[in-house]
Amino acid sequence: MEYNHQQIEKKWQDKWAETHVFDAKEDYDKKKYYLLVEFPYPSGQGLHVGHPRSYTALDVVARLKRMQGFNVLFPIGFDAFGLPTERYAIKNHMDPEVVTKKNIETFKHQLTSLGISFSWNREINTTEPSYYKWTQWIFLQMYKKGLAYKEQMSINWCPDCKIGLANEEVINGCCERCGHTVEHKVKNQWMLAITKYADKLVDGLDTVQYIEKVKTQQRNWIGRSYGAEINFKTTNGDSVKVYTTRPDTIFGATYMVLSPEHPLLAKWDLKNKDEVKAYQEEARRKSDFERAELNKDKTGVCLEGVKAINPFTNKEIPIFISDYVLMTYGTGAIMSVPAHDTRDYDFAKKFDLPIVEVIKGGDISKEAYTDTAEGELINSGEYNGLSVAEAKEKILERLQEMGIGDKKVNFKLRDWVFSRQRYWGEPIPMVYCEDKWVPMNEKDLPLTLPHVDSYEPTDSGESPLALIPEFVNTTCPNDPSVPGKRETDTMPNWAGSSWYYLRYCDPHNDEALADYKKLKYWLPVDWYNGGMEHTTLHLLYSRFWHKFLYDIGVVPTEEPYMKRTSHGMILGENGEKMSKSRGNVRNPDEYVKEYGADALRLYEMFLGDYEKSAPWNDDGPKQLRKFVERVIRLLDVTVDGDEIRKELLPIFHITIKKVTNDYLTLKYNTAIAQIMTLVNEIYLTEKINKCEFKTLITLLNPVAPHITEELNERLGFDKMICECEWPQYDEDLTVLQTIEIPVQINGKVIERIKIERDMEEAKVIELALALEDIKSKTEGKTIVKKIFVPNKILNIVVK
Ligand code: ANZ
Repeated sequence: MEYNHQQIEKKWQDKWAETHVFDAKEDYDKKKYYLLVEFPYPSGQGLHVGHPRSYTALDVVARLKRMQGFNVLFPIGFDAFGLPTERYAIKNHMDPEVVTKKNIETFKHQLTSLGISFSWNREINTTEPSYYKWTQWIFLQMYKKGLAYKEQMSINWCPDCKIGLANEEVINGCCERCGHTVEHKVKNQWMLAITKYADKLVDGLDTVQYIEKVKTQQRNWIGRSYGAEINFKTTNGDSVKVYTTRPDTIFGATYMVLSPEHPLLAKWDLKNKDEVKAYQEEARRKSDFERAELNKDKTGVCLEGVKAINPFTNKEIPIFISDYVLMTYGTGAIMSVPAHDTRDYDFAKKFDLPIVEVIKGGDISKEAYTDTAEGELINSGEYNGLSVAEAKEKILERLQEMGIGDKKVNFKLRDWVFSRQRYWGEPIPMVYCEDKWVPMNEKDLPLTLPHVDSYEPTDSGESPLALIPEFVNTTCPNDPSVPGKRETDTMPNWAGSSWYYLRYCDPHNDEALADYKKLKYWLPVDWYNGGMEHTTLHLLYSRFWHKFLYDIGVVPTEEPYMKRTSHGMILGENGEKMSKSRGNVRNPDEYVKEYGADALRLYEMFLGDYEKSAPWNDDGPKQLRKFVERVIRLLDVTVDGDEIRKELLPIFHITIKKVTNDYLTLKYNTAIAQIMTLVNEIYLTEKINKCEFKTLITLLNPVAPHITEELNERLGFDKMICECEWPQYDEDLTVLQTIEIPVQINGKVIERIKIERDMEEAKVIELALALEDIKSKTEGKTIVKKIFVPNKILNIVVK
């Protein structure tokens, strides 16, 4: 058979589209399986070879699950709002909507050419008004429940993108998108109170099967910490509240540190006011990241004219300001225990402050002793001898009795800055009238983006929408006689993706974001694969929205996704990250054209451990095409037969078992290797019958769907493989019937013999003694002992 991959692949792609085999329907009696991949951002560059790795992997699962009888939902859509499109539109004087349409066409064409079995009947696009109507609707529900609020606050500001950023979008103090150093800017911003869901977001992680590193990253990001707030009296009659996770170390608190922004500083009459002011100025210019993470060399100023009193030692202790204490965490003030906290230790050394050890067992001459979980208290009065855990409890009790302290849970998580001063995003459906914000009426949604001539942000840092009077000027939603002004900020690019998996369940509904019964059938998503870079962004945001929607009765489950996995990145050939600037980005189209989508898919799944990063090899698709051709050549030796031949039963059943398990556990590379072994074994018999061929191509179908359908048709089968059943294996048959064991003489391996599994001792010995080498080495000698381990080894001891 001539392998014209372009023709064959097009033929099957057309057939799948015409027959709608992959369109998911609500077949309520059938068991469902919902597979999700992160929908792409339709950038101008099109797909790169990283996309097919994620998409093919879950496509393999989708195809397998369908053949196993599941009603599979495997949808796709486009997450199309956002800066890259807006920037491209500005540069090329085009309408972002037109740019988006064009890019989506390219993406669709590419995805189709890869043969991914998406349910195309459920395609969504977050920039369509019929979609973002519901994004706006969710915002309104959050507003009504007090979770969306507008606040004047200092935010992360990227001066290059002219845009506010959420904490999650600031990486090492720089803008996630352009790398520019992030500054602080005070702006009036819409915020979403994700912190109100902090507990639920942490606790929910115990109920899902995400890979462990995703759970850990989310837990760390949310940063739930159990501690206490304690009031320290000051010598000027005031008091300072500190947050500590270690009330047990209070006898070691030898000084106190306030954040330079602490509000009490303005109130107190300090002798060294000017020095304090100068330090505050200096701190203001640093980002939280510099202050918290990079802060190696400690700086600070000791306040003159006021001291704090340690409530347990009753000693007066100095109060400092230092930038390593952040105003945005806890109370913005700490009790410093230099003996047991590294930052405090460094600071105490620098300022020559007393270091008092209160937990036994360490050596504090060179560094703080922090590994104290199992320790015992010393230098702590009546608490000496208690364990850390006991002391925490006892000291907390005492603080409560004294009325100066209580338990407190803190989170690192901050509320989500939800305003962007840009054009290409969902308009926020709020109107300002008579000095207050009024939500739009739901019946008036969607609030659509108006067409504008220029998409450039304004110099004042406002959205271009602010320059359109027809958009801005409106009336109050509650009273059309009252004039109002619309919010001109738009939502961040994370908005549309925070609930898109819900829309797939019912993508054309205009009465609700999705019908409850359909949601109940499809949810939760059974398996979601996506990038690690989204763990504390999209993945966290969408869990938050979902939990909110659950609380207001819109969705039936507490969690959106049951399982979350992540693919390793595909690197350039030199092992570096693929990027435009390095010029090492590979476009899948070239390989599809030259070697075929099947060869590319096989290579993407074969190129290494799926969860690890792996370098791209330009020769790879070609090599895998050779394997495809080897399978095709089996056509030349095909004979009739409707059962697998006896001698091939074990290898077939071993392969079915391994491939089934491997496909479902991200071990695509070993599954393919096993199929290669099977093909080799078949070639050793110099022929293949139709039943064997059908089984082989069924196993290969999820990875190489086009050529296997073609072979299936050539073998004379009417039904497409994708509509057939997945082969079953018989566990007994997976055990090899013929095995090889070594035969030793006096402990030295002389020969290996093939025996039947579980062959009895006498028979094995008879066979062994008939072997030439064994015969010659035992002749004329006395056999003193025969040691036989069934199925393992035979050792003959001679003298
Ligand atoms: C005394 C102490 C003794 C502390 C000790 C630690 C170890 P997590 O776990 O992250 O919640 N802290 C509190 N507020 C802070 C702020 N605004 N800026 C910088 N540091 C702050 O950490 C809580 C601990 O971090 C608190 O417990 C406090 O130091 C410090 F052996 O208090 B600890």
